[in-house]
Amino acid sequence: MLHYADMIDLVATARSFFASGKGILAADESVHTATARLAAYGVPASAEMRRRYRDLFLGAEGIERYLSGVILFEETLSQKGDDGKPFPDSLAARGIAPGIKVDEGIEPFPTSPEESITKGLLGLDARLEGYRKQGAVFTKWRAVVRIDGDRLPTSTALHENAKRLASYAKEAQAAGLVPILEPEVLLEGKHSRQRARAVIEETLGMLFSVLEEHSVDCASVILKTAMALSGSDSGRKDTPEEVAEDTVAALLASVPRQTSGIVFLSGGQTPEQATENLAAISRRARALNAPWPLTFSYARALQEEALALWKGKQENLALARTAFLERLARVSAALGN
Ligand code: 5MM
Repeated sequence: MLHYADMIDLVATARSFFASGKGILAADESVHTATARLAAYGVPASAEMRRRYRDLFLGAEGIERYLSGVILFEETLSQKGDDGKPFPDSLAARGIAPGIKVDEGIEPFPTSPEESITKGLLGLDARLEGYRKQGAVFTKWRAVVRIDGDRLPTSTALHENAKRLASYAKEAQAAGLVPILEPEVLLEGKHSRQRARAVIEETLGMLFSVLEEHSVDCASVILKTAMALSGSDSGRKDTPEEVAEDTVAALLASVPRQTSGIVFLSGGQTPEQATENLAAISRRARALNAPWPLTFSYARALQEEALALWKGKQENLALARTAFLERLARVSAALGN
């Protein structure tokens, strides 16, 4: 049972991620995804190479100016940086909250196998306890929503993913860990931006109604969402103002005002698009007096440029870190606060 004092801490922790000019680095690529990201630059994968990849970002001097939190992958929680300190400890020492991705990836949804369902509820309570002991103060669970015309997503798959997100959120809160709920509406597809907006609205509407049914306290829940964008195969390029109008409209229509805050994923946008779209969304949300704070929780848009320079080589580290800090500064400035 959750106690009132714990709840106050969770609400305060959730709010702390939205400190002025700060956001979250998503450094939680699973082994599979990290292997693909490294391979794209000819870097062979191993636990040690992934540790060095994480250290490129987490060991960069000055990240505390822009980051309130970092989402880690389980493997990284137990690894040490080049400074010899466990990553969670070195982040916490700089005032950056360490978090952990707790879902165990996706599998085909049995009644609609072109869609996916997220795994990881079995034994979650024991894992959460372990993560907390290792220093994690928040958690993240990702569900994947694919658009295909008017056919996908199905409401059955949205509902099942929402139920699992709600179960996860309850368990995380009971363990004293802030939950970040990430139902990612994918950029891949031929769909229009208007269709993406409608699907985001439907996905989030379903999610928050299921959260209410499960009595999940939204004041200590962070929503991680995609922006409303034309599909990557649509042949259309949206202006930041169009993205902002449709994204903020979808959020205002579906996210309860008491929700602690909203963070955005970059989802395959270029670093520049993710920066410009965030700036336009922040301006639009302010103009419309949106009730929740907003910030970023990017993986690719923050890490891609640095990875391309680093290529797994020690002699490129300083240059790569400079590029990372420059992108962080620009994304932070896009918040306009
Ligand atoms: C959508 O992915 C999340 C945000 O990353 P982008 O800004 O690149 O879109 C990210 O947190 C994601 O959940 C993790 O990278 C884990 O992904 P995998 O595929 O490794 O589970």
